[in-house]
Amino acid sequence: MSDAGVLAGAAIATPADASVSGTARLETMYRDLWRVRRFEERAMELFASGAIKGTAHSCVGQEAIAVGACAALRADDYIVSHHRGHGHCIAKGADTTRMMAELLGRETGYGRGLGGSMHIAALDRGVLGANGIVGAGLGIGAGAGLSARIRGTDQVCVAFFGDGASNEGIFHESMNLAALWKLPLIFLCENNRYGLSLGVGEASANPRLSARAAAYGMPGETIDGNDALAVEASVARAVARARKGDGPSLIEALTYRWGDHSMRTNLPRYRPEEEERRAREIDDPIVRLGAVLEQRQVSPSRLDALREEADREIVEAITTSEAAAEPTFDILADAVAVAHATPPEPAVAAERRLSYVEAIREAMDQELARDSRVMLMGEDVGRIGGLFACTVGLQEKHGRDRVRDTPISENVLVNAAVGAALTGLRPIVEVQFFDFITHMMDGLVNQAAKLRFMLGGGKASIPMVVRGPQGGGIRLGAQHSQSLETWFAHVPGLVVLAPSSPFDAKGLLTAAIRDDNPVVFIEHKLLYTLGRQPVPEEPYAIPIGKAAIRREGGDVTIVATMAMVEAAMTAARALAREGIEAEVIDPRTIRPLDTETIVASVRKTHHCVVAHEGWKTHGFGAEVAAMVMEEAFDYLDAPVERVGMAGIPMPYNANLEKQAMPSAAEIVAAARRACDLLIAVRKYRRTD
Ligand SMILES: Cc1ncc(C[n+]2csc(CCOP(=O)(O)OP(=O)(O)O)c2C)c(N)n1
Ligand SMILES: [Mg+2]
Repeated sequence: MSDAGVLAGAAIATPADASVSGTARLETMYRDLWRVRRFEERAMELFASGAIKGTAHSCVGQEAIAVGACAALRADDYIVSHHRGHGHCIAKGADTTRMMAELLGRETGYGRGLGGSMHIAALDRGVLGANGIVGAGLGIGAGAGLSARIRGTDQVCVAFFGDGASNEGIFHESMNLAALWKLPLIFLCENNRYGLSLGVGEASANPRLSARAAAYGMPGETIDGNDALAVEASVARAVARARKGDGPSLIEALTYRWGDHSMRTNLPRYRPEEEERRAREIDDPIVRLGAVLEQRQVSPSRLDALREEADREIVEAITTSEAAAEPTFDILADAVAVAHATPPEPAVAAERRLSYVEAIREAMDQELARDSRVMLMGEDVGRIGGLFACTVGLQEKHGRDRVRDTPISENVLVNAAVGAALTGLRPIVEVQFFDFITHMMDGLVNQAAKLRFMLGGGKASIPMVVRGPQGGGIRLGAQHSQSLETWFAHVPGLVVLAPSSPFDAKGLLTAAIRDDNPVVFIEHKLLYTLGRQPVPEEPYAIPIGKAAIRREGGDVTIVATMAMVEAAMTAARALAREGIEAEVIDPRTIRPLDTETIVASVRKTHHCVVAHEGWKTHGFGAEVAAMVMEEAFDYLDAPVERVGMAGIPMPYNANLEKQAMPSAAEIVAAARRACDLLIAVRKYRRTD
């Protein structure tokens, strides 16, 4: 179907009887349409003058969808928006002065000038954020719906998205998840007939986007998105269904964006001029609602007054915002992460012994019991208790609502966790193998790690944990054996924990669940098979960012992580037989790294080896080596040695896998190299 045919050929649902709406209410909608339009028009002027920088996406022409949809919502309902989000925010009650201040990069803006146009959120109004990543809001919306269900409220969420977003994988994952779990979510597609320059007919095999609802067993309809009352009626029907617990709906609202894709873009023409002209002259959503009001005997002067009221508000918003201060650099650090709690280091002595797997399970069990906001979801975590048995019995004990088996949909799961965390839950997501985290990258890196910073400039918190096994040793080959901790340690906003013992696994996972930041919690498959070790029965948290000294020694510092800690201890015993006393440090937290403990040790020993299972180059060892050089160069008697995996994927063959993984022998060799001068001097003294 051609783009022009999308509107012409649409089976457009007729709105419910709009006369049920009182005239005063329609006047408010009319004024809101103008508030949105004036906001966009003024923003465009400010962009042209250079006062607004970067970019912004105008929704002029599409105002009826935002205003109509939000008219069908309660104040405590949620919306999730996208890059073209100003209208949604205004319609849901956001303050236009704080919005304008954000566009102008001011400290008084919704994101304190750290987010910009694409990241406005008004959490107190249920606006869970616009988003710069196409489609991401659908997963976040699913999480908000899930959270409402688990908290037992009848709140609903409207997720606005464009026609272009409907071809993202997360659209399908979110539709399936929401339908499967009957989430109170309304998928509201703003089909403005183009995704950037590409027409719907060129991007979608079936350009009737509402038809996709049938595939997921939910109602879907195509409506006239330029008729605010039609939008309100359609959304109201979907809301009623969602509140009753009957699940999601898909609404495809046909509309047209009058301007360019963004204020910044200056693309060659890709739309017929006649098409653009018709939208402006024949299908202006404001003119259309104005005509309804005129039919109801509302005078033209009253309509003028409503428009002028909107005008004044936006002019004042600009005047106030322009006078506001710019943010200063010192607010940035606190905006990245919430300060971690500092529980006392727990005592290790305990009679009872648990395996690493049992310790992980106990931490989740105790936190699920302690805090009703905690929930767990993942593939096979419920009925069978997880592929590695880390969640056995938790569903039976804590119920199917809070311990959920999920479809194989990593992308939506992590985004849903973000949405749930933003709306009052503390979700834990199990990733079956850490290699599959590639499907979660957007949710972790662009959403979880960024939203506190961008949405509210440090006011929001995203308390969630993504946990699962990584590493080699059980011959699962190159796509099930990687060590990927540095991917996440590289990203400000994420916490990365890597326990090496049952005691640490329980204490660090408890800390992770209680922490207000997104935590990547990495387990190691080989540690799953460790023997039982002492683990206290009562709940306890280990301070985040605090390393453990596993063995004291004065000659060489060995910094080792996860399964390499055991190898480092073996190496230390071998070195001791040669007269070299190694101090073994297990950082436990990869980010934030306890640099103090490492540096203090190196200043004492003057030699340093870093051992980790991930690839040697561009890895954790490189980071520690650089940090030691920066902080303790004058104390070093030799270059820092790195032990890590060679630059190869993990081989399947058992012997080759063993050879590929770093070993205690390699740590010994590295320590000998680091200490060669010391060894020579001692030898000399002995022979002297
Ligand atoms: C994942 C991702 N891919 C691409 C982009 C670049 N981009 C921003 S908006 C946009 C077009 C989106 O089209 P649509 O969903 O129809 O929304 P519209 O702009 O028409 O409102 C693109 C390609 C992005 N921001 N995120
Ligand atoms: Mg579009």
